[in-house]
Amino acid sequence: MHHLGFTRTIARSNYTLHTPDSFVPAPLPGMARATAIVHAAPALGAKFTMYTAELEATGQLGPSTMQRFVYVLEGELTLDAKGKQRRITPNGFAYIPAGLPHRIQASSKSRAAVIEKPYQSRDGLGSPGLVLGREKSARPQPLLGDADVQVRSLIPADPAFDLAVNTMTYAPGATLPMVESHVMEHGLLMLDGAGIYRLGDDWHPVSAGDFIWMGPYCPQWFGALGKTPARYLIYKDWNRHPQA
Ligand code: UGY
Ligand code: MN
Repeated sequence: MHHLGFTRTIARSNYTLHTPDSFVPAPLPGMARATAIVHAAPALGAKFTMYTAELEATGQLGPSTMQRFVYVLEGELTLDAKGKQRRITPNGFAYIPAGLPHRIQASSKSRAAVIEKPYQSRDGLGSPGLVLGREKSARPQPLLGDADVQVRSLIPADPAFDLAVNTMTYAPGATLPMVESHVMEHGLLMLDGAGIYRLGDDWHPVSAGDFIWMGPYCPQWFGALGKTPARYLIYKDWNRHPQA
């Protein structure tokens, strides 16, 4: 079917919306039987890389000496690290600190959201350790007292971490309470549902499968639409001075 050149994908200087009709998978160095759809990378101005990895059974991610966060969307991954094997199933995740030797292999056909960036240490603090968890085990917190917007923090509240990764779940009709504008950038993957995202001076319809990069100070607001909750995975840089 022809789309006559139409797509919701858009790349602006301070944000991008990347929709599944324009995804182009390609292997990253060291991947085996796997490809990556790179959604955000330094080429955009982002200080991190975020991609969706698509792996065949026995497929592997390439090596990384950067810190890495992996959130399983479909299938099952096995993480080999520190002499142990751990299975990660949908909505489960792993944070792998910079420099920790590890291997990530798919037990079955799988998809995962992956975030990688160089670790920024902070004087007087040790380095973070390996973290494994499940989204549902993270306690939901109402956003600024609104029970219709629930935030789950997947990364421990420890200043040794230089990033935060949360999920946000909006009841139908719920919204961010304000248009946010902040120094932190975001990588956001829509996991469920739909809504309208204000990005800069524009409003975009978005739904599950879409990715958004928001640069520093990009005005942002979201309202959930439809009859089912909207949920997204969201990265931000965290716990570091803007001039560090
Ligand atoms: O954590 C955040 O800054 C989050 N509230 N931003 C967003 O959902 N666009
Ligand atoms: Mn924000």
